Amino acid sequence: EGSRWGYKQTVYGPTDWGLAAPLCTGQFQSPIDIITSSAQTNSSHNGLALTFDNTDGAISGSLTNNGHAPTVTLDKTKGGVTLAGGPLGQTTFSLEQFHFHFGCESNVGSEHTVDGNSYASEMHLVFYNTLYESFQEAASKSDGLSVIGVFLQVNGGFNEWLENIALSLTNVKFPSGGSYSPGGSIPLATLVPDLVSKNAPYYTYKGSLTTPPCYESVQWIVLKNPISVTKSQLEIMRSLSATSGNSLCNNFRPVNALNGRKLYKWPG
Ligand code: 1SD
Ligand code: ZN
Repeated sequence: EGSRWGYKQTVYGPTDWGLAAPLCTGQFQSPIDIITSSAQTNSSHNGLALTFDNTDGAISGSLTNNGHAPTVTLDKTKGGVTLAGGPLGQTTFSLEQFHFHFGCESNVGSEHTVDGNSYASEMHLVFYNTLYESFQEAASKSDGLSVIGVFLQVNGGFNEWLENIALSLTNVKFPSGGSYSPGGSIPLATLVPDLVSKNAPYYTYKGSLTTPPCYESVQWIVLKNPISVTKSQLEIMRSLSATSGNSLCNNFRPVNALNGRKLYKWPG
């Protein structure tokens, strides 16, 4: 049954997800190992174009622990975020939520790897194509979603805005423990400066949700430049409880084969 999946090989670990969610055995799955030397350029791609309804690049939302990842779901009535450009052209996508994957130790944690190397964490900003009414409607459509992946690395300095999110997590320790609205707004553009840079380098390819139901509906955009996370911020994330009752960490799916898909980089 669909909710009984996890990251350990107990019940429905990653290699068994297909038993619960058949699409997870597909040929165009995510994450992948980004082999940088094989990334091609595509002359129709451009820099990312993100627009924030709030001029300071801030968002508001509610924080939940769904047992798989700490997630901030946007309150669009307080200002949305749209994504176009990059590999997406004129099609606009609307930010639904963002969440974090991370390791129990800092040598692993990201879902995508770069030339075989993991980062300690990976943040996913999940956008849906505004041709559809809602995220739910878009999620299974082949052109329905685009997710921006941002790597987090330890030892790059202190990110104050990540600290605000990390400290708020203590309010959602247990899955389905309700939601919590972090005080004030979250300055997303400050948290990830490359979101407002017209020149942020990225990798892009066509893939899937990295969790069941594994819909192959995602244009992945993985930023090349990591942001910083501290060890104590990661410790706070690891203090959450997973659906299994264990500590929530190592919530990353192993990489999948490209199976003939093209991986692009921008700029060339
Ligand atoms: O893992 C998330 C999952 O929790 C949910 O947020 C889903 C969207 O419904 O997206 C996947 S992911 O592919 O962005 N990792
Ligand atoms: Zn994710």
